[in-house]
Amino acid sequence: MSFLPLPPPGETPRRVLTIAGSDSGGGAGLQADIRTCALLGVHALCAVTAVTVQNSVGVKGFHLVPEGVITAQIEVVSHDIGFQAAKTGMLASPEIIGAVAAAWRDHSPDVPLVVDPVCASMHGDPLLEPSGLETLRAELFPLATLVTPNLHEVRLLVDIDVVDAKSQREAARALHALGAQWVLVKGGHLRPSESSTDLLFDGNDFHEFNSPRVDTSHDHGAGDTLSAAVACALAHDYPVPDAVAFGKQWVTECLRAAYPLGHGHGPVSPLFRLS
Ligand code: PXL
Repeated sequence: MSFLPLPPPGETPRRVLTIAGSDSGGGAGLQADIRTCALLGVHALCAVTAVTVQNSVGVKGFHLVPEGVITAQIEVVSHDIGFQAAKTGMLASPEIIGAVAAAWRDHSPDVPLVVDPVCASMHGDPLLEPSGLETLRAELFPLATLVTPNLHEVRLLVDIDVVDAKSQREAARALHALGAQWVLVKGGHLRPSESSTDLLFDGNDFHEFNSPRVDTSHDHGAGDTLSAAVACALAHDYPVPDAVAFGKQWVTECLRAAYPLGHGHGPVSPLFRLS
């Protein structure tokens, strides 16, 4: 695959702001975002929303960062450093989503924003209070350049069970009606299938992205890695369909390079970029 342009040493790289939760196991959340940004030559800025207590087996608990501290992180980096794209991951509560949406409207409304509507970990541990779904739909989706739900999140957000290409299109239409400019319905959990098809929709045209299914149980952080890579490509001024095509290739390579870690599920790995 081809990569994003690298900055010459000493030159300020493009910046991406990630607004997300910390994973103590280092495979998902903020840590996945920072790994992907670094290996794509992009400087990651971070607004930490929550600190999870987790390992490869599951999420044991989490502690929420006060909304004022989250808003202040967004504000100070916006005013001083600046960034060319941003993404959201774990937002945990309706109050945090509301605060992030308000900070976005106040400080960065014109910057491309990828919203990964994280609801649960791969182990099924909840990462968003159920009442946060309505705030996501009403407040954050209308600010999003792109939303990137997986099939589980689609079910929670628009109550559609994606089982085939037809229901995937129906879900894309229902999600787009919530106000994002673009919607990517990820088909990665649609089985049995030899390939994984993600469907991108802008309200008019559908774009399909196919990649071979990578058979691994080490896919912790795959969604975060995809949305971070898309944000990096947007920070390099890629049009949305090209940014999604890039992100999909990137996460496929990271899945191929995934490694075992601990006693449960290991993470997808951007470290392949170094070999
Ligand atoms: O992969 C979704 C995700 C996002 N953010 C945090 C997580 C997880 C999954 O476990 O822990 C902090």
